[in-house]
Amino acid sequence: MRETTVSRRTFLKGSAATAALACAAGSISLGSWQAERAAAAEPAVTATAPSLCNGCSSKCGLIATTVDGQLWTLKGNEVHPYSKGRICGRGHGLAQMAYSDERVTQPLRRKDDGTFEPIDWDTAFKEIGAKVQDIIAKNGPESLAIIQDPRPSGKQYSARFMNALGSANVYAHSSSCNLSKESAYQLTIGATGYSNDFANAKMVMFIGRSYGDGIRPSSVQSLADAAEHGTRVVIVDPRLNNSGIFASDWVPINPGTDLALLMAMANVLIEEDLYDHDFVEQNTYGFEEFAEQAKEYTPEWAEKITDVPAETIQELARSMAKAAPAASIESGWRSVIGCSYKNSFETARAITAINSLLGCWGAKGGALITSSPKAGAIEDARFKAPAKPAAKRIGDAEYPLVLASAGTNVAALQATLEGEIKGLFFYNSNAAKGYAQPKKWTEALEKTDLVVTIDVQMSETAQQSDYVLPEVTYLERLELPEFVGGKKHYVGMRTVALEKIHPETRTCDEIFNGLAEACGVGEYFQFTAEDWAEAQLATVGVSLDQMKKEGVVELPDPHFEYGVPTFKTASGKFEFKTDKVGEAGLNPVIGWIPRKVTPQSGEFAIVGGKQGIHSHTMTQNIEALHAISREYHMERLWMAAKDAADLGVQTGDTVEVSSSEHTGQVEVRVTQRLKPGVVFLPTHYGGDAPAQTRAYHYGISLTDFIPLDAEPGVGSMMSQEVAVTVKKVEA
Ligand SMILES: Nc1nc2c(c(=O)[nH]1)N[C@H]1C(S)=C(S)[C@@H](COP(=O)(O)OP(=O)(O)OC[C@H]3O[C@@H](n4cnc5c(=O)[nH]c(N)nc54)[C@H](O)[C@@H]3O)O[C@H]1N2
Ligand SMILES: Nc1nc2c(c(=O)[nH]1)N[C@H]1C(S)=C(S)[C@@H](COP(=O)(O)OP(=O)(O)OC[C@H]3O[C@@H](n4cnc5c(=O)[nH]c(N)nc54)[C@H](O)[C@@H]3O)O[C@H]1N2
Ligand code: SF4
Ligand SMILES: [Mo]
Repeated sequence: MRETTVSRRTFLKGSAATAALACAAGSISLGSWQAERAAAAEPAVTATAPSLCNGCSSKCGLIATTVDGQLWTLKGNEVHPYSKGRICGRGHGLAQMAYSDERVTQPLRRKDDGTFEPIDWDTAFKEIGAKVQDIIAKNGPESLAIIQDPRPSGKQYSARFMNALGSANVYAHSSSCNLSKESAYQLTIGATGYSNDFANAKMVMFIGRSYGDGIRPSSVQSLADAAEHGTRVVIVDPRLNNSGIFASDWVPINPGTDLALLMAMANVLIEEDLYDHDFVEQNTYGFEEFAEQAKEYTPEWAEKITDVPAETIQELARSMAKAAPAASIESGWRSVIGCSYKNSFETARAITAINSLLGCWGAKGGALITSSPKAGAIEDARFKAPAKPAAKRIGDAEYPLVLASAGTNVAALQATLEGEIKGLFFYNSNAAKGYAQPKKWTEALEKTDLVVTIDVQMSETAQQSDYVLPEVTYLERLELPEFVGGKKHYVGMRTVALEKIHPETRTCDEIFNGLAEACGVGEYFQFTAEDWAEAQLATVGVSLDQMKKEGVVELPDPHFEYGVPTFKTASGKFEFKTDKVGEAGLNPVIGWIPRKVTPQSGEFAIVGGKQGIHSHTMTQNIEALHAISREYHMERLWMAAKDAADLGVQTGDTVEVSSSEHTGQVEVRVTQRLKPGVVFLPTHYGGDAPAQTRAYHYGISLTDFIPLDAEPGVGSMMSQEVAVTVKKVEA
């Protein structure tokens, strides 16, 4: 930490800036402390320290400034490629978690009556260790699992811990995020993602993904710049989302039918001979079969399924071909292709197929596959990894197309329901509310012998655990380095920006080291996160001191160049056809698959989406962010004006929403920005954890309405495979 003293004058200036920021972004509120501090006679001590935001997977670089040890401001790190000097509103708001009155501040053990009692760490570790060893003795290590949303330290410590115990059951959040997409891209293009060269693009089509709602600061900026210099931006979405201000076209579509639109675009590109012959001949595998199959998928056929006029589909395909290779389909994240439907994996494959027909891979203005850096091998024997567990990860056999680095947590849930998994750990994960049908999670957690959750607050998952282990918040801990790829390469890191606020909370490495010791595998954990970070950084020639000062460091230039990339696929080419997909019992050639549930007359399709100031369930109880939600009634269900008129519903009225799984009541927002027949629900509400008093039962949550099922091949949760009925609740 760099320490400086500031005069009272500069301090006051800082205070005004903070107040402005707090208004703009719903930022940290430190109560009367700021006023007291400003009125104090002695000079304040300010310090800055770099960290990475914990608000979402972007993990943007930030600089935290403290005054007399209290958090004063956060600002984006200029060097970090995702923040580029800015963090988003929820990134500012999340900082309030450190000072929340509803944090977990001591290890907790659940009593028979369901309430919790505080215990000390030694007791917690000892009891958990004994139960883990008992489970291993009775059922083998393969009956243990951990589920985590990958955090810089968390992902490495979780895997090391499970592997040391002899279990391969390490799962990410991905089945409820981007699993279908990343699994699909890995097979078609040999990488889990790509970027769109907005700076040079003439035309970009978005299928669902919205930068204006599912925010990453650098993405919003690149889209704004593209719109500024005249790029045609097409939004395909049943809802006119908040990227609309940058868009030229809104194409409303029936939810879950984007695959038909894409196949019909392929049909037009091939039948009208508008595709890039050179690219297809030299760089692709399976084109003949793809083209043969695509003959059926005419724009007229697709119109019936998507409700997008055939002429619109033709125009889009022709315009994309005209703009090619400076035209591409945006790479997506969660919506549509991540985990939503029975055809999400196939829709993701189809997106890459269109980019191939346009010949835009590696082209200026097209779709770019870039490289990522990583830490090299560490010589020091202290860090030697545990042996690979004998048994394979549960779910990998049933879902053979799943991305190896993610696994499917739906399979873990299914295995727990079937009694195969006896002990479950959660790290920075609210799986029981966010990853699949919550009632099923409750049923599963009741069946296990041991559930341990490592969290900072009493989440829905924590509240159903046997033990809750309180971590310090992200601003209070140093973590392992996080590598970021792209046209340039970077490494970022969290350092200690705030001294520990609650004495009985611990860092990720302290918690896993304690657990490992108690479970008899402490030999793999004889170091701190700082030791491991230093060793990892050394492999890329960066010192810990430099990281502590700068937080984000640019690594040697990978010398990105435009040009057709190497496709690291089974055939070494772009794959219109993947044999492994055929072996999994699906059509090896990219083609049409309908969604599983088609709403019938009197029913609505329900779609979800992010809101700019919230992250998943994590921010629902943050005081300032929650207050903004209430002020603007952000929990409301969107309904098309035509449907509202039919049901006699107006903005502010309460409706009852029902599916096969759940019934809930929520207020309505009537809008022209939605396709009739569809309702839209923001995904950050409907909290069920009583200890989160602000969020508890505010709004409703989409996961409650979804039946437990998994997408064939990959095991994603199919977060939108449901139809609902909506009726007005008479006041
Ligand atoms: N504010 C905020 N930003 C975030 C996050 C967050 O929690 N909050 N989380 C980050 C993470 S982890 C993720 S995964 C990303 C997610 O980012 P996105 O993938 O952009 O996620 P969503 O907001 O769920 O969905 C975007 C749009 O898809 C539309 N949509 C829904 N169903 C369909 C459909 O069937 N067809 C089409 N064409 N469109 C559909 C919705 O109406 C919505 O406008 O956001 C990241 N950024
Ligand atoms: N209902 C609902 N479900 C969702 C989504 C949604 O928007 N709504 N989004 C989906 C998507 S796109 C994704 S990526 C996943 C995300 O999945 P998760 O990462 O599980 O997201 P959250 O629901 O925010 O839960 C994160 C949990 O981590 C805890 N946490 C926060 N900071 C820390 C920390 O520093 N240390 C520890 N140990 N814990 C911490 C939070 O208190 C919270 O309980 O959820 C998916 N499921
Ligand atoms: S996009 Fe926002 S919430 Fe996500 S890491 Fe960046 S600043 Fe944090
Ligand atoms: Mo996500």
